[in-house]
Amino acid sequence: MASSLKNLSDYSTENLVDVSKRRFAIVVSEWNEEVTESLYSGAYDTLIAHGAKAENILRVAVPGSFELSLGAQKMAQKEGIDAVICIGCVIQGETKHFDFICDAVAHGITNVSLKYDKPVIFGVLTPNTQKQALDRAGGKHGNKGDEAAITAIKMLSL
Ligand code: DLZ
Repeated sequence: MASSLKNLSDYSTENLVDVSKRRFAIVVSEWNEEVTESLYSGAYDTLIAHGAKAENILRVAVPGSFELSLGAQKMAQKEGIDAVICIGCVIQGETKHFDFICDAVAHGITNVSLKYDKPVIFGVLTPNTQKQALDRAGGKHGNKGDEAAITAIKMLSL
């Protein structure tokens, strides 16, 4: 799994559960769209690469990362959804709201996961700059979206 010294996409895929019949929702924030689109692609492609079916992956959009919690809740409460992946990017240099948004989404996503007893994955980048974000969205540090998808599958394997 990721650390500051490892490529974010460098992960172990041993002992993963069969996800060919599992249903996923990916909730994507529209803020910093260039970054969140790359994260989404990473997550989607990784789910497919590990056996998920395209028709079992539902994508929904929310305006910003602050709204990821409610988007995740609406997906988690659906009976057929096994896991939810939240994709967002909050860039510190661009907003005084940074701490509020990051705290809110981290707590919100945690609460949804515990309330619905389903994996709800925090695929949210919180970099200082857009370059740092792009480095982690398909750039030199890999793609955090890949890792979010693997995390979802690993949590379904528990
Ligand atoms: C308002 C805002 C700002 C300034 N910056 C970001 C950001 O960097 N990343 C992000 O995902 N969302 C941002 N937002 C929007 C908030 O998440 C939210 O959509 C609005 O405050 C409306 O609730």
